[in-house]
Amino acid sequence: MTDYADSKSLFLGFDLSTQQLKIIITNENLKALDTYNVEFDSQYKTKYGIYKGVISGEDGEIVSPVLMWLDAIDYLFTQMQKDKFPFEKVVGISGSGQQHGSVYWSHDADKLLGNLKPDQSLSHQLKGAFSWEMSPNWQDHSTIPEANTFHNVIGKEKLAQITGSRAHLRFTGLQIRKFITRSHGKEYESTARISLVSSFVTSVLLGHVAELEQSDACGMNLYDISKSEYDDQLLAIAAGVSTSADGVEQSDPKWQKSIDQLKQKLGPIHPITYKASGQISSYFASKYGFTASCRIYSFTGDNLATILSLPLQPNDCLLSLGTSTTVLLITDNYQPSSQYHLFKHPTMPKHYMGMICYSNGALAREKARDEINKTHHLDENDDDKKKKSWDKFDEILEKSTSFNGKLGIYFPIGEIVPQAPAQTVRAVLDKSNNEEKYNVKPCELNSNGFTVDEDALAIVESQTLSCRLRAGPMLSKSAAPETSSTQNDSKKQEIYNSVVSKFGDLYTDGKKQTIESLTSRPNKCYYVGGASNNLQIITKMAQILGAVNGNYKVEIPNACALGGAYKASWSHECEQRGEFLGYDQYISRLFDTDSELENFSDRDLWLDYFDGVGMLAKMEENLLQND
Ligand code: XUL
Repeated sequence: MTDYADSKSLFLGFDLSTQQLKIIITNENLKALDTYNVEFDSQYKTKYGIYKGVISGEDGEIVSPVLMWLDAIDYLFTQMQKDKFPFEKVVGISGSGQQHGSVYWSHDADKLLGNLKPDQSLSHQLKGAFSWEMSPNWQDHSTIPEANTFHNVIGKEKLAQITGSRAHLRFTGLQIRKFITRSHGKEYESTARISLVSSFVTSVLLGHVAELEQSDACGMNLYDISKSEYDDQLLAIAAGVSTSADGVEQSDPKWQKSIDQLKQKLGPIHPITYKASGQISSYFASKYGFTASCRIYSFTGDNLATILSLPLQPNDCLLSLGTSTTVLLITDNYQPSSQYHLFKHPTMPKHYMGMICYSNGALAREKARDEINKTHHLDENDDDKKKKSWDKFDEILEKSTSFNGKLGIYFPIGEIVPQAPAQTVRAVLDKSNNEEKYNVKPCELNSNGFTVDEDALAIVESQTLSCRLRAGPMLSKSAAPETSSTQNDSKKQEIYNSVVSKFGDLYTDGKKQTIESLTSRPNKCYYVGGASNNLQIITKMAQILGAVNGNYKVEIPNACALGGAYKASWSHECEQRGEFLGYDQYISRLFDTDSELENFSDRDLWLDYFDGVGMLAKMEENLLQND
């Protein structure tokens, strides 16, 4: 059993995800002491009729039962109680929730939340607290008509400019429009407040409906990030009173009334703060033994909590290499695009978290690996492990020196960034033109010297160059510390001129690449997830991205929960001192990247890859699009 005797204060970090609820316990030294978790399917499959945590309906509807989440909270605290967990030592709680999901509270919610009896369960007592007992899950794709409306009325790029993202099927604003205009008009009438999953848990712990947390609120397509306020035009669409989509004129009193109503239900959103949302409700204090003074700090979205699990500084990138590839980065440069997301940073005022989500990651690489193994007859091996071995693939990567002018677009499934249907396109760079203008020549496999083996390098390079093309504009203004002579202005200009003379102007996702965006580099890069265990892959990625201050492979098994616990810990310390402490500095007390982690890439091929940057940009311009 975990020994808490040496810990003065404890912090809890929640992670309410699709398939489980997890709680991590840390102490005043940011040390993770224990975790508790409950898999929804193993406990609640029959009671709530779920599969993989959700209920799938018709037309792409995917929802989670809210009462199940309440059961899960009681369940974990009961488990902790059985283990004699010292609840009285907990001084602060925060955490994360899956992003974009919404919870619909009834007019009785606050009364019920504030009068819970410890001898009964949360789910039993809060049954009447919801106008709808379900929460749309981020995997829901039932809102295609709503996405079209948002884009038709506002425009894709403009919507991204205002809210940090184009319309996505899972985003709350679209879900709300569907709720009001198509699926649950009556329930909307009896809705007093709307929470996000993050603020839902905050509310339960507080004993009253909490405000939305500002960074997670950026995942709604309703909030104007630059102005830090709701956008009335967007609220009008969500409320079903848009002039062009719903025919309600602005002069019609219904227009303003509906906007105000929705604004009221969503509640105010305040800037990022370290200040507690309040103290734990008496239900938890009397039932489990928390002290009444235990502070509840606002919960945030799971991706936002992930960046809080590391001492990330401005311009740092975290690359999560799973089935999909997700790039998270910190910046003070608000450069939105319809191809990625920007959210407010949950603990650093004036900073943002950029998020690029690719659907083609590991699967595409594995497909290339399998083809290579087949060519070398390695697939004839009886041993499944050898069939799926990365040895040959890695050997090819290891032997590669500099950019060889062969790239590919490897999308076995439709891609999000850039938005395109499934396709495979290979190309070679033809430098033979006398005028020094390079030509990007599409080619088939086994033509122009493009062999199956070449796919190993080409796929890793192409995937990484795509990140570089898109991270560049976000990183640009907040350039990393100048440690390299190539960072000075005239050198940048020279590089830019050379790229443009070879390839012409470069556009990524419809935007022209500038000197700054093309020549910016990350400060540090952190690699996590499945493929980060393949050193050849991440070494090549690191060489291409060219982080100025190092590349690190990290393992953070409970990143979202840990980020939540660290947020509670940091907030508590800020409250004690009465001032904002730098979040990254606070976390680096525990985590000194320079001394604790090995910087795994000493070769810098960053400069070499400008031809790759130009080439991929040109290939993407000719990509089969689906709009
Ligand atoms: C992010 C998103 C998912 C969920 C997963 O936009 O939808 O990552 O947050 O829980």
